[in-house]
Amino acid sequence: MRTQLLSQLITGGVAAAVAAAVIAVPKVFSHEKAQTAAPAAVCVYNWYLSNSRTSGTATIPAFAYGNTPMVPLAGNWDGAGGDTPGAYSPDENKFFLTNNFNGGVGQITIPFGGVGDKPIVGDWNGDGTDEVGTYTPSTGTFTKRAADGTTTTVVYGTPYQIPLVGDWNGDGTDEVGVYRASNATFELRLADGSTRSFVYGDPYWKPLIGDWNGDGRDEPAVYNPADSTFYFRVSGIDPTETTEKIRYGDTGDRPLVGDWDGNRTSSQGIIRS
Ligand SMILES: [Ca+2]
Ligand SMILES: [Ca+2]
Ligand SMILES: [Ca+2]
Ligand SMILES: [Ca+2]
Repeated sequence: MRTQLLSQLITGGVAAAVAAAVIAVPKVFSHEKAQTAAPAAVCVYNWYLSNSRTSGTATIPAFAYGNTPMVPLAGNWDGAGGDTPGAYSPDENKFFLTNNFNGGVGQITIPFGGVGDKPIVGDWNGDGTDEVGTYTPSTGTFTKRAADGTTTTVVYGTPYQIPLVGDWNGDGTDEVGVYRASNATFELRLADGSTRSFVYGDPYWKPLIGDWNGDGRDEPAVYNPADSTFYFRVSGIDPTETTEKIRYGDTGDRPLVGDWDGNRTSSQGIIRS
C-alpha cells in the first residue's frame, strides 16, 4: 500500500515537472546549467559571548563548540553559576552539553528526540537546573524531559511555529510559548494556561528569551539578521514596551542569549561557523 502510494506520487511528480518544463518555461530554463547539490560541509561553531548588553565586544574568550548541522543551545545544566553551551544533533537526536566555556567535547550526552523535532531547554521542575526537551513542529507538541528521563507533554499553538521557553511569571519554573514568524507575534502560555500575545519586532526576525531586567521573569528579544541588531524588551511582557538595542556580531552569525555569569540577568552572544 505504501509502495503503491509512493509510486503514484513519483509518477505524478515527474509528469507535472515535464509539463511545466514544456509548457511554462521554454526559454529561460534552457540557459540554466544543471545544478548539483554540493554535500554540506561540516563547519565548526565559534562562540562569542558577552556579559554586557552595552558593548559590541565579547567578554568571554572565544571558544569552539559543536558544528553544523547541530543546533547551538544554552542552559544551566548543573545548577551552579550561569548558563553554558550545549548543542543538539538533529541527525543523531542527541544533546551534547557542557558546564564550561572551554569548548571541545561535550561533558554530558543525552539521546532524545525524533525525526524533525527541534530541541528546547528549560527548568521544568524549578530546581534551578535546566533540562532538555523537544518541540515537534507537525503537532505543536512540547515534550519536557526530566532529569530521570521521564517526560511530560504540552500541546500549544498551531503547528510549525518557532518554540519558546521562559519563566513568564518568575516562579522558577519555565513555561512555553510560540513565535509566529510571519507576523512577528509572540504567543506565551502562562502558568495558569491563559495566553499572552503581542507583536514585537518585524516578521522573520529571530526570537530570543531571557531575563533582561533581572526581576526573575523572562521576556522576549528579537534579532534582526540583516543588521545584526538585538532588541531587548526590558519592560517585560506587559503591554507597555521599553526596548534596548545593541549591534553585536555580523552577517551570517547565529544569535544566542544566556546568563553566562550567573548574575540573574541575561545577555547576548553569537555563534559563527
Ligand atoms: Ca530543573
Ligand atoms: Ca514560571
Ligand atoms: Ca525580567
Ligand atoms: Ca548575566
